[in-house]
Amino acid sequence: MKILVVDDSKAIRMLVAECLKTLGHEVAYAENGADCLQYVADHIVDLILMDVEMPSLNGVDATKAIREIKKDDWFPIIFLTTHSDDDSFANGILAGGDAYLLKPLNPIRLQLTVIAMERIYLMRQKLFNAQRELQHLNLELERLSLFDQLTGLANRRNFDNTLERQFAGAKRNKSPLSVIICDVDFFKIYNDTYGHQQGDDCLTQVGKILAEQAKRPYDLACRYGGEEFTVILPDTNSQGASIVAESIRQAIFAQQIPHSGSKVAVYVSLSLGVATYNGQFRQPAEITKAADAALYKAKEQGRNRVEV
Ligand code: GH3
Ligand code: MG
Ligand code: MG
Ligand code: MG
Ligand code: MG
Repeated sequence: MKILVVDDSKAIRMLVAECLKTLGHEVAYAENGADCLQYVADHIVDLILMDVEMPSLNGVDATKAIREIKKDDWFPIIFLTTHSDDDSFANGILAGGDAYLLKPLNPIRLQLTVIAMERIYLMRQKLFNAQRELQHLNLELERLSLFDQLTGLANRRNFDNTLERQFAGAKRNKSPLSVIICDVDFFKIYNDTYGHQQGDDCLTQVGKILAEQAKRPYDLACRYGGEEFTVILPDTNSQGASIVAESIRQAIFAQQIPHSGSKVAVYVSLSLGVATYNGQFRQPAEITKAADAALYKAKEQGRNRVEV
């Protein structure tokens, strides 16, 4: 441990340091409470041995200040003092001290107390690390639960949550809200022709284009499932959404991803359905349903097209 020895007597500092170095600890020094606060502000400290009576700031007040400054952090502070009465003992502990040793220094007691404090400190560090790891895993879990692994786009659950939120907002603000559903044309044949791995690569590329096309920060491109994608466009009317959908269709087609089995083109293409909420629906799912009906129409009417 890095131990700070705070005492105005050089002789005591040296004596204490000797005991601590025998235990293999690293020792630093401060001559009074003010020095101690400065040191703690600038360095990492694992434990403090604190004298009580010192010029400028005394040990009890320095301890109070450290506990105040480092509210979310803790390391042991051991008092080392000539004041053997109960009141002094109480003052030390209530100021934030963890142990109270008396001068003249008893090296064995000092070493054993440091060992006991080290045990608590290490246990606390372990808990702290476990907590950090847990926080990290929770973030990862949240990412996995809201984003699609293959494309990195929002997943179905994220789509449902976001649409519900945006629907409530659109209703409140009496603003339009549009949804686009996109479906890759003849994708089963694509897989059959090029294999499932290349099928995945194709979906990844479609996802990338979609993310680029859903430009505004509050637009959301999602992988709805399989080879179907959705885009949520808040504050966007039917005409605006159709323009975005047509732009997506063209952007995908312009990639010229070969699709020899397609019956509408030699490249991978999308069919898209657009629906807009203008106050007529009671449930967010009704927008998706309407977009799905429009998509069905786009498929019926020859694919590689946008229908409203
Ligand atoms: P349509 O033009 O009518 O949409 O025809 P389609 O072949 O695209 O439609 P269908 O729903 O029959 O086939 C979708 C295919 O998408 C079937 C499935 O194997 C494939 N698919 C779904 N998810 C994935 C995936 O994650 N990776 C790959 N490679 N293929 C997928
Ligand atoms: Mg002193
Ligand atoms: Mg499909
Ligand atoms: Mg299908
Ligand atoms: Mg399809």
